Amino acid sequence: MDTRNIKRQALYLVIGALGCVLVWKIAPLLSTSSFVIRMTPGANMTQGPHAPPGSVLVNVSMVGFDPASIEAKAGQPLKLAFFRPNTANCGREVVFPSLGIRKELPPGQTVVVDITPSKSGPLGFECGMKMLKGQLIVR
Ligand SMILES: [Cu+2]
Repeated sequence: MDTRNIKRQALYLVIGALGCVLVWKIAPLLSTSSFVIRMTPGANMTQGPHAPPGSVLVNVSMVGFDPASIEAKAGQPLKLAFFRPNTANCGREVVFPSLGIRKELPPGQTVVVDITPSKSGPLGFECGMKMLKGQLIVR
């Protein structure tokens, strides 16, 4: 990761923190004033993940891939649904080096990766910069 990326991530963190403080300060004022903003469920919120049935949802955040370790069976197709809620992490791409798979993870979108592990053993995946790591445990 280059320093420009670090700076940008720090900026997002600061903006995020300011946003939280702002909401925390303003929300009580709004609820006691004459105009009450009615929040419909899901309004003003980041789109959640859309993991298809039977897929394993993998969140991509600052902490890394969650779960970072996923059980799989050799010869059985596996659907991994990667969801990166925001850009406050370096998981712009997910890469399966041994399979030659590389997929962009646009924030707020669920990206499904289909994999059929051929043999048992660990099968690693990582972000484009090899900083975030995860693995399939293939049996
Ligand atoms: Cu990275």
